Amino acid sequence: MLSPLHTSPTAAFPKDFVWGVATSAFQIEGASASDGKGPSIWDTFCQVPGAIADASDGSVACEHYARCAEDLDMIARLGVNAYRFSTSWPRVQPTGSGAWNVKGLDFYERLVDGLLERGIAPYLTLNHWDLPEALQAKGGWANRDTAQHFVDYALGMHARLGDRVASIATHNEPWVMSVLGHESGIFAPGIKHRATAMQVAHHLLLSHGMALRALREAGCKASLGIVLNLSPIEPATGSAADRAKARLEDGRLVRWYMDPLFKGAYPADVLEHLQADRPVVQPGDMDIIQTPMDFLGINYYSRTVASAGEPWDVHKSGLEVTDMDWEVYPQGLTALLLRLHQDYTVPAMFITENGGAFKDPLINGQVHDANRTRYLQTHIEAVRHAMAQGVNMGGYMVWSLMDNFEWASGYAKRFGIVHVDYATQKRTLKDSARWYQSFLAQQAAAHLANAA
Ligand code: IFM
Repeated sequence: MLSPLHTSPTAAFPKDFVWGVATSAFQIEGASASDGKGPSIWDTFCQVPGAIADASDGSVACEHYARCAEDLDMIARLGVNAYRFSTSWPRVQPTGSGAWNVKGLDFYERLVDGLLERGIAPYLTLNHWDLPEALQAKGGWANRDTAQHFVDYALGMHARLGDRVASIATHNEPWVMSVLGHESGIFAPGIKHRATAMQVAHHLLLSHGMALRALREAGCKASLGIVLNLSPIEPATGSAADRAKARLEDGRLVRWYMDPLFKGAYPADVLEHLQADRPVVQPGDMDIIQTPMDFLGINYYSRTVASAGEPWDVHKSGLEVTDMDWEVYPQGLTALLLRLHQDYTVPAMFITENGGAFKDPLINGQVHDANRTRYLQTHIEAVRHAMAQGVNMGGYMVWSLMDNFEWASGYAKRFGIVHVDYATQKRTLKDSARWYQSFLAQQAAAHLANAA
């Protein structure tokens, strides 16, 4: 069944609303040691026995590095007006400082120019987790010097691409790099030390503010911001213990990033909870972190349910659950957006990632992924509900353009609206891609009708 959004011109989003698909370098490019690219922490982490569920790595991935032009044609066929991608720092600057790799820079220049030739706005993310291994050897994001190296990298990318990209996001999901990378250690670089994780979070935020200032000083015209993974945190029950747990998790996931970015301070309750694991903050850091942004990117997948006792069992919630064991919870997106709008003075917000992994086999050249289509429809509807209540939304991007390397889950989890046959690298549009295509065509037609 088609949603009302799909059919009614009056339900059209604003004409300048940005519609896109998103990917990241390590997850799709492959060519992990080609044309002068240096190793990243994810190349190293993939070699750790047991780190990746299917023992795979990013060396081939979707071969996007070699197939860029055909992938750009595919993106254009979807009818999106934006493509969110990341540049691989070790591809353009193999050791994270010093010499640049011209072949890497040329690749991203072809990508950006190819998008513009096809009428698609490039949305660049500078750091989607693939830190150069050479910088990790010096402490990685736990070392304050990495912030300055990141600024140099940002300026280098700006010098080459800054006049043509619509938007630059500094970091993708600092919580993931901090907590999954340095506290639970299930992501690269695989460190398990909470104090290090909190120092990493601080340096990521600091480097974000430093890069914004440097880019603006360099005359950057692109819209500048950061991408956070945020969820509403709900207590499993009304008990005081569950509510306290939910408040703390909200502090660590949402307020630890939103408060310094928009209020200039870390949340007091989380600082108190961290005790000796608090990060070292130097005078002036918080001012740098709250440098005004042009946009805030939000990656939304599900809610989090906090329990002081047994962990929340998603399979007992009665909600549909994706192949990641994440509840399908579109109402949480509306609630999250309204909360951010009410609690903070935010610039335009973009959903920079939203989508679902589902088991969706390719049968006779087709993928009937009705669950993913429903996921996208209901979440787009959730964005519209928030806009109707006054939230300033600039755009929405599907995660992901195509199936790809899902980090510690390897290639088993498929988020793409395009199916990738990893043996042949053949791309096949799933039903969800065809739905998105026709939804976007309907949006364009509605604007034409309204203009007539
Ligand atoms: O694949 C990831 C992406 O790299 C960052 N956000 C969440 C996605 C799904 O897990």
